[in-house]
Amino acid sequence: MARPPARHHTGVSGTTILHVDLDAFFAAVEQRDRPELRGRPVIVGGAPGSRGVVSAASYEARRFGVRSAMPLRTAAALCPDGVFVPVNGRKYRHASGLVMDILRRFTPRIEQISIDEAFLDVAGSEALFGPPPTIAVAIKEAVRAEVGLTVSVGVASTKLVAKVASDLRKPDGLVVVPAGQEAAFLAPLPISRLWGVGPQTQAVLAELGADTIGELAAMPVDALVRRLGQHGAELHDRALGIDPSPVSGDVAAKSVSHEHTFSTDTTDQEKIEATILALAEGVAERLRHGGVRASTVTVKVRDSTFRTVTRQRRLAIPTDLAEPIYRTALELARPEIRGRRIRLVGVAGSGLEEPAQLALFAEEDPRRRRVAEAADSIRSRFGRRSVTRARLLRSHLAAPEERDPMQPLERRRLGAAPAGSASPGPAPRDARPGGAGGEPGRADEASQGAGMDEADDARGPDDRLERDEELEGDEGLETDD
Ligand code: DCP
Ligand code: MG
Repeated sequence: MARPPARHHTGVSGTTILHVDLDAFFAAVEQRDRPELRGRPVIVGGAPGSRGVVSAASYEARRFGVRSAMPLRTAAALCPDGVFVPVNGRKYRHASGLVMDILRRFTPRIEQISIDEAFLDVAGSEALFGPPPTIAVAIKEAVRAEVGLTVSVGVASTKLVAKVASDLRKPDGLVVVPAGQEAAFLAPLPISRLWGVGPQTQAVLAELGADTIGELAAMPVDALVRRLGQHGAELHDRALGIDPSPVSGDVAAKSVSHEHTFSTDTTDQEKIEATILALAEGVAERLRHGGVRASTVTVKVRDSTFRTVTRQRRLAIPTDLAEPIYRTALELARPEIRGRRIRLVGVAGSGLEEPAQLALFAEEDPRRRRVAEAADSIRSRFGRRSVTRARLLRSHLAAPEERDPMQPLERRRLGAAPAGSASPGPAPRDARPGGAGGEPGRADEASQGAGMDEADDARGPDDRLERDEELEGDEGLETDD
């Protein structure tokens, strides 16, 4: 599979993949919660005489040879003074959730691969949080301070190398493998450290004369393919640190949502719809920053009686642009808004996909993308309000269905205006009715309407859009009263 587009890999170092793994996870949670167990050999799994196996062993217990998956009886024989503790899954899931929430602060590009480990791609996070090793340190500190646990982190250019690196200096380790050093880093390590090398493959490789990863890398690919087929060629790549798999996965289970509570409940349809536009723009902006597109749009509408409804729809083409999100949200919200005093509206994009998965879909109009990207850069230079306000203003100039600057609908409204009259540049305003010399009466109305809600504005543009960070699935928009 191809790596994601270059914009996710613009890190100066090129080593933007982190593998984060909690140390002796279940045992560490028990030691955290029971200080008398700290420094002692803790074995999580059940009573020493019982029939089960060891789930986790503290590093103190490992000195006696105790390991995960070992029968508890064996563990008891190896470590008679061990403290045997039953498994408390609920507690570990809770701790795991807290850690994953911390990781998500640093990037939306996170792939959790088990209860205690995840890959992150922090390309694109560097402007905010610093280079990847700095992010790794920040993660370690946050997990220690907020969850009371230690993690080991590997930083590298590929998932494969990052995972090997995180394991190398456990517990509480941090290993950074600079770009270009992957093969040299792996070379002295035993072959068993590589993904996909079980005892059988290991035996075959030993027979061929390779015990270390470096020895495997030095072997002719042909010889490996003769013995192991295509798998042999893959292993040879891995031995060199080559791993094209991108960080992906549970990004699809997340959503990006914004919601807004009006300072006073309102029946003003225009104000509500303008708010939905602002929310859609916020969602689209965050999707673009995260390098993902949403395949489902959800709206939430809460009225003055706290009745809350959510409606969602799958898009024909996943998007990270405000227009399709807005149009869909509006269609979904309208029947829920009419005749009600509205307290809150929310817009979410979910079913997040990476552009790499989307190659089969037709691209949207590249002009729209340029407009959106120009808007992003203006926002980052002059603040959110500059663009949102201008667009809100325009949004009052035509009926909502006709706000799409690329739609021929506009021409129909304008009558004689030829197709070429639409401005090619990032100024969709010119393509709209009510633009230069359009409908002056409506423009007045627009400048009033653009005030949205003055009381809200007083709180500043960023307060106005209350931000939910990535929510699990669509939970964030479930009816919650
Ligand atoms: N686990 C389990 N049974 C296994 C392996 C693991 O129940 N056979 C559980 C207990 C571990 C947790 O999963 O605490 C995470 O597994 P790891 O392999 O990451 O092991 P630890 O976190 O315990 O130790 P390490 O410090 O080596 O990561
Ligand atoms: Mg672990």
